[in-house]
Amino acid sequence: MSAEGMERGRAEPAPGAVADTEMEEEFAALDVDAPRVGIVMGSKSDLETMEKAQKELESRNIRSEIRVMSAHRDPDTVAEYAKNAKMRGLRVIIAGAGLAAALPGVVAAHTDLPVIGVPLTSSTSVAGGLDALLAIAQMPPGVPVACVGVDNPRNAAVLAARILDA
Ligand code: RP5
Repeated sequence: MSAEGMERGRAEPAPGAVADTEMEEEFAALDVDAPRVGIVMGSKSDLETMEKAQKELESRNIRSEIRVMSAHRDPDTVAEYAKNAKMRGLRVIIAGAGLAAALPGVVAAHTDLPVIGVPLTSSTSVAGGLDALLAIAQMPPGVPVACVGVDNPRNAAVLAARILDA
């Protein structure tokens, strides 16, 4: 492994093998309409709020997709989505959840794409969404999740746009 390869902590591809990044670029180029931002949420009950993120992205001509998947109820679906996200051309993931809001952190555990968490209130929230806010913000070192304000998916979309533009 070269010094550069070691610095990145990754093994270089074997001679003749196609590097991950090349595959990802080719995959993204195949579908020019591929979404760049994935918007996921823990429940259908989050949809009305989280659609505001998609609206903000649409106003900026940024393609996105919306999926409902719970870190607790559908753990395998979440893991699969996060693991395949980069290969499918996604560049940022926005994840909204309420209560014990594990979804953003679990997504971040399965991808190195930037993940923006949106703490949400629900009918049984504690302290106006403080439960979800802490669950999303208090990630362990090495597995970061950006965290916007409670019920503020629009800020997540603005941040995603800035990441895409950086
Ligand atoms: C969380 O629990 C969801 O993100 C939602 O905010 C909250 C309540 O979910 P439902 O009981 O309405 O499905 O996982």
